[in-house]
Amino acid sequence: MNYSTLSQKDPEIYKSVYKEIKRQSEEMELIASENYVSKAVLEALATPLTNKYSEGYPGKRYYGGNQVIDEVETIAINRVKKLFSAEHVNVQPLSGSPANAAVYFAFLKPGDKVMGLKLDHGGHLSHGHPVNFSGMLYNFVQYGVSDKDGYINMDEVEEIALREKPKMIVAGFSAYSREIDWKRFKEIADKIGAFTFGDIAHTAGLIAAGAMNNPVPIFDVTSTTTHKTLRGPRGAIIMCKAQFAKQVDRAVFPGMQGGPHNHMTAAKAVAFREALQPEFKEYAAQVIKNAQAMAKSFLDLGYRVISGGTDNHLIVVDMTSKNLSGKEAEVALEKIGISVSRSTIPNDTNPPMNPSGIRFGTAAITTRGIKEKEIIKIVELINKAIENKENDNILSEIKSNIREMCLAFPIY
Ligand code: DSN
Repeated sequence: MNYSTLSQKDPEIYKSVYKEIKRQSEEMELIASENYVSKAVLEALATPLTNKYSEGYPGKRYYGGNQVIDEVETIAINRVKKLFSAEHVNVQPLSGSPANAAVYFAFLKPGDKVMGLKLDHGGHLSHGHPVNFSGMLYNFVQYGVSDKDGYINMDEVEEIALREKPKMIVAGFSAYSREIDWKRFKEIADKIGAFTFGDIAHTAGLIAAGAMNNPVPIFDVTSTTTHKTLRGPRGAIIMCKAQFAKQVDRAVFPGMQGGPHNHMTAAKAVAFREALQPEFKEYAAQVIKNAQAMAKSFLDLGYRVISGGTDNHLIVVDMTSKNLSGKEAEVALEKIGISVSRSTIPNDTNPPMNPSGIRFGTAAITTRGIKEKEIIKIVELINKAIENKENDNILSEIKSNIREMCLAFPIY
């Protein structure tokens, strides 16, 4: 990438940008919610579209001069409709939590009862955690995964829903490795007249590629971030049935946000176009193959993998099965140039800042071109680092192996 003006005008920030590009190039990203956008997405992000105010929607703006912005936003919307078979799309949400806030705002009143997946079972903060606006404003009741197999127990979901009669059921997650039975969720919600809200932030790219089931045609409303498996810029979108279009749009603007970030909308549109290409189907299939190979490699080395494997791009590994905490493992892996995020495991007895697990994801490394053969090697190196976490010489040797592999799979 060419940063010649930035390097001249602001050497201090340029130096940090340069260091971050080097870190991303030479180190390995196994954080399940991250990815590398294409050069075309980066170029769209750096356009003067950022200069424009466009409160409102295409054809109905509160500022003049929006003809071109209308064009860009309409293209983005139409591409999402095609990707997810969506009836109505709002591409303005700035990120995942604001998108979810807008969904609640569109369908609920403060104090209404909502059902969501427990945080330590893989749910997201915005699915009703007490420290989050969702848990503060709404009355959340939560379902979990089964102790037996780590899968969401749909009979238990039904039992809780029939007993609690929530106004909305949220199905979605941040750290759950299995396919979601969207149809069953909808059938349960229909029995009590609840709205269905799918949060597909993690798996949107896999769903868009047809590699996982799509809730959009089934559910009332679905949100997703655009920067995880969908491989776009940071941001989010909301998709809903046509009958909810007005209330969703009003909740986003003027309910939650002011002017949309038009450079982000353009970059989202570029990513949506990329996701419509046949190569993206191959990418999504490889992401899942890589995650399955990773789960198997950990199992082969004696680690406990929650739910015993994965249907998507992520796995949660119980590090206490190797006598260390998630935080200790995260620190050891950082020393070898691998970024991961510590994670709670279902019914974790350890606190969220020092939980028992690590969440690994394959979206970013698959973008680099890494396949199953390298995955086996990566897990071997991770295991070696964990077994030698106090030995700085061995850790630095492993770091060189990781760097070498990363340089063989450049990000740009
Ligand atoms: N922070 C994201 C994740 O890592 O899953 C979700 O918001």
